[in-house]
Amino acid sequence: MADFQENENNYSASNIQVLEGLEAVRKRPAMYIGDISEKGLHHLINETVDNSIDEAMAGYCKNIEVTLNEDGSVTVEDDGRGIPVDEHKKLHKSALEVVMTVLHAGGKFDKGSYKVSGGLHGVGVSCVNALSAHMKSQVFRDGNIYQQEYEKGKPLYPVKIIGTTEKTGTRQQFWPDNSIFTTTTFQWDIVARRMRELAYLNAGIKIILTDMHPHPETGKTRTETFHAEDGLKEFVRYVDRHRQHLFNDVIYLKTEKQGIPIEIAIMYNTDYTENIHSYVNNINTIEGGTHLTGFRTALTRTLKAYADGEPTISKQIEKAKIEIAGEDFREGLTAVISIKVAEPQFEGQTKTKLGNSEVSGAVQQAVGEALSNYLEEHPNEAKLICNKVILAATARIAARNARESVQRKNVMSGGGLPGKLADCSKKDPKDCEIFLVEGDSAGGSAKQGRDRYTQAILPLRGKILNVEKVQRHRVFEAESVMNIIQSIGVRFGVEGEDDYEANTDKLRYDKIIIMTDADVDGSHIDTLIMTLFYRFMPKVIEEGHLYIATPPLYKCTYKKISEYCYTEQQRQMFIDKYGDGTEDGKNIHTQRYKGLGEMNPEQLWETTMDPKTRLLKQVNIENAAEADEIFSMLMGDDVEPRREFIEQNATYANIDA
Ligand code: 0RA
Repeated sequence: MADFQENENNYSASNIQVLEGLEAVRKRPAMYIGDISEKGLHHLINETVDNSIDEAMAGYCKNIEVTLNEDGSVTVEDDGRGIPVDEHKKLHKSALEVVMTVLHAGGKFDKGSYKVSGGLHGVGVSCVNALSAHMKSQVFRDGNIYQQEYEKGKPLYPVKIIGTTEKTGTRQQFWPDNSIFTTTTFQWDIVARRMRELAYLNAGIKIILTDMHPHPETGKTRTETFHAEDGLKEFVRYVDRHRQHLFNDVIYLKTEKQGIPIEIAIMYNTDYTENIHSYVNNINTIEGGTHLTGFRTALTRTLKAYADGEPTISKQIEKAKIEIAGEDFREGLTAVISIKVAEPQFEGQTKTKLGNSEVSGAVQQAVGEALSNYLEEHPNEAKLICNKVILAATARIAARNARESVQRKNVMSGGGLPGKLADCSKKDPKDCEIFLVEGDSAGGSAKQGRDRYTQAILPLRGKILNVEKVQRHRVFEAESVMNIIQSIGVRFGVEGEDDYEANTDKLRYDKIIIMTDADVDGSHIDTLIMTLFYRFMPKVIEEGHLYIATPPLYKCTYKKISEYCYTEQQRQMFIDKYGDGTEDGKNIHTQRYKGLGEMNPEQLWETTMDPKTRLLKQVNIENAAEADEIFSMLMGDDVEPRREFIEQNATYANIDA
């Protein structure tokens, strides 16, 4: 029987605590689920599914059904043991009610499983309940169907038996509260993406996702089953599906070291970037941490030791006169790492960096053993990897020499600011900002409209390189990239640091603002520039210097009243306020801005550049990682998924204001 660790509270006292707990969640929902936008909304599904995944990881559940119902509710049903329903002696209520109404009560049942403390996940299904206008729990256990319903987290009646059944499991249905969330519409793509990820991360589990909303044209509902018998082996193939591979094998290990379950899958491709996706307790650790450090160390050491021990390869390295660095071993590497940690410590800006120091050694040991075995047993593949590493090192060293000569020339020509930069006159970086502006014509307006004292303008022209598809050093050969680097004052190859990690000590501006058209192309350019910073200058993002400007979509005018509208919603609000009641407010004049170039300098200042009135979106590591992932997904040889994506994501839905 479940052991409730309650203190001596009597029933009524504990009930008051419950209500206070629910009230706290409803008062400050963002503290529990991140935010109250689309992202927070989808968190309700993740939180509910996580409980079923826990039951599956404990070995008691195989199937999870997630249904987006036509009435806007979501149902999550599993075939586990069912949440216990027996009555707690002191609280005089069912265990189910405790799980559903007491904050963090869920975790008390199953000690020893891999739960996540703090951070975004692991707040418990009681939070979902608190943030739902209505919720219905059903438990299939001991031949009975137990049920309880709630409103805004408060039980409507004690747990009751409503029928009999042969099956076991738990069924949760919730109707998100529209007085809490800015939207209560679930998106197939967002849900599917997480369900796919969970299926890959937990081999053998079947997750069936259904959207009951009929398709507007075909009238059909949609179902997809996510299921990977081979877990991460299949995940890494999926992630890398658009790339060409050095060889077809997945290098794979699944083991346990020092009590830490570790699963890793690796592929080598012919591209030039490193793509490592790491997870702790099913959470994507985008900021990395000790597990990633352990992985990288083992990779470098093992491959180095192998190369040193192979006469043909070590001779090749000697002849090329190169020194191989860690990053050379990771060029064209795609890996997925998933580990489980009993008491994870999450750190960093977005609480997705693993801090547990004991993990690094465990992962290092596991990867070292598995990889050296693989290399010994697969001499042909080992040779292909080594050749790729030698090429990477050669290119990197050639690039460093070229870069150093450019830097020397810059210093000799005094400062080396690009000719295209219109700098600001103030020198103290903390008060200065730079706009990276798409196109020369918008650049011209920006130069005229700006505050010359504190705002610098750098017009960008020409193609911005896709970081994925070119050797790393080629990125530095692109004029637009060099202009950005020289203008903002980041330095590469600073003594003792990675060749490709920017040093921000001499940054010349506090804010670096990307300013592009509010259309598909503009959004594509934002993504490219974000990716460039993410890959080569992550410190700029981590230190909070990177922003995206938001130009308005419309200027709406009624008689002498004019307003800039940055969203469709704002335009609708203007029409509602001043319109004469005709369909689209015929008495209102709407000017649509297609590009920055259509605004004169004063308008550009007023709408997009004036610090007093503009709307800036700060880029954080999470947004940037998303942009990067979009890119590695998009830039395969398939053109179609890419176009489709760009069309669907013409707005910056994922960037917080
Ligand atoms: C703890 C103990 C037991 C079941 C669960 C948790 C459980 C929780 C959830 C949440 C969603 N689905 C779930 N399935 C199971 C059962 C303990 C026992 O039967 O002895």
